[in-house]
Amino acid sequence: MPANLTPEYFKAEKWFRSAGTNDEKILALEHMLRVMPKHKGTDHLRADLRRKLSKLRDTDAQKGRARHVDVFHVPRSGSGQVSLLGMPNCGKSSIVAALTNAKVNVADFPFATTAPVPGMVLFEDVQIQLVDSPPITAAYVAPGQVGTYRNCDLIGIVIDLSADAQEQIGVCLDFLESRNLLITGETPAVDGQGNALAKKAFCICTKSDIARPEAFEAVKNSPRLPFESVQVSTETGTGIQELPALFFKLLDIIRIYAKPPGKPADMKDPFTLPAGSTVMDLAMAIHRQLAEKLRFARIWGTGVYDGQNTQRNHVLNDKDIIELHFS
Ligand SMILES: Nc1nc2c(ncn2[C@@H]2O[C@H](COP(=O)(O)OP(=O)(O)OP(=O)(O)O)[C@@H](O)[C@H]2O)c(=O)[nH]1
Ligand SMILES: [Mg+2]
Repeated sequence: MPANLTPEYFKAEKWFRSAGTNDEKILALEHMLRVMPKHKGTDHLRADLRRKLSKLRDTDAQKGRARHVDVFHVPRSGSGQVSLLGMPNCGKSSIVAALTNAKVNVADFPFATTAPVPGMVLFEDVQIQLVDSPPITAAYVAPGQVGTYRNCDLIGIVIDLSADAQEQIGVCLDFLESRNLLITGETPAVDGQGNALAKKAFCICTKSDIARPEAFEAVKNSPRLPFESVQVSTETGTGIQELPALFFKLLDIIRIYAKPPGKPADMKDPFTLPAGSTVMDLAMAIHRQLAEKLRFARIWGTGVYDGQNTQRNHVLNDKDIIELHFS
């Protein structure tokens, strides 16, 4: 019986073939099994993929104790992680140098950055992690580098406006699409087990000071790039100071200030939560066990009157102040 495999399956198979690490291969195989049509004609293939998957998982488990240090894994810090992606010399390190205190290598030659380097960006009272990365080309992506992007919250595609923008868009999107790393109609943000699968992306166009005047419009109108795009120059500073607010907006997070009963709110150190979070989500973020004892909350902020009593399922807004009452 013919297997009648779908284009989505072939895309997943391509992802598997280009995967450089075991973790990536496991993700790709799981995706192949998920999208494979389920009928008699695919029974053999499914069994074969399951065998491969279990072999890979076993190898991973055996390696478990003696695992090497993965330089492409950047431990998270702050309220969200934004990782930069781009071709050699496009200006990634210059952006990180302009916005953070990280010691990055800005240089007039390609492949100056060889491993990811994180720095912290302050947006008002929120710390956001910005990660500089080694470049990618059509022919070369460092094995394991995909891990940096799989682990982050938001991908900043960096395009040098003074060079061939369409080529850079092609290389970056081919890389992300071949690894199922972009949120699209086909690739949801999470897989069946709730693991993060695809990411949101946006585009930072650099070197606006030396680009042709129409270069940015051409990138914005590029049909392959349906993301928010901004243009910057680290040379003149144009657009650089607006980036932290853009990161905050695209990370889709809100700040909540906790107020102990009878005391002023701590306005210096907000909790950050995904947009759409509720009073109960905040209580869980503060203390999972204590959250079960939440009786009610009082709220100061958007769409409520000051000190209003509110329910566990009340949806919070950015900058709300919450006073939690436990039994
Ligand atoms: N004129 C101009 N030059 C820039 C700008 N941004 C970066 N450059 C220059 O471009 C060169 C490369 O910048 P980097 O920030 O090192 O580029 P990169 O993307 O990190 O390069 P790799 O690490 O090799 O991938 C350096 O000489 C920078 O000074 C800009 O906005 N305007
Ligand atoms: Mg660099």
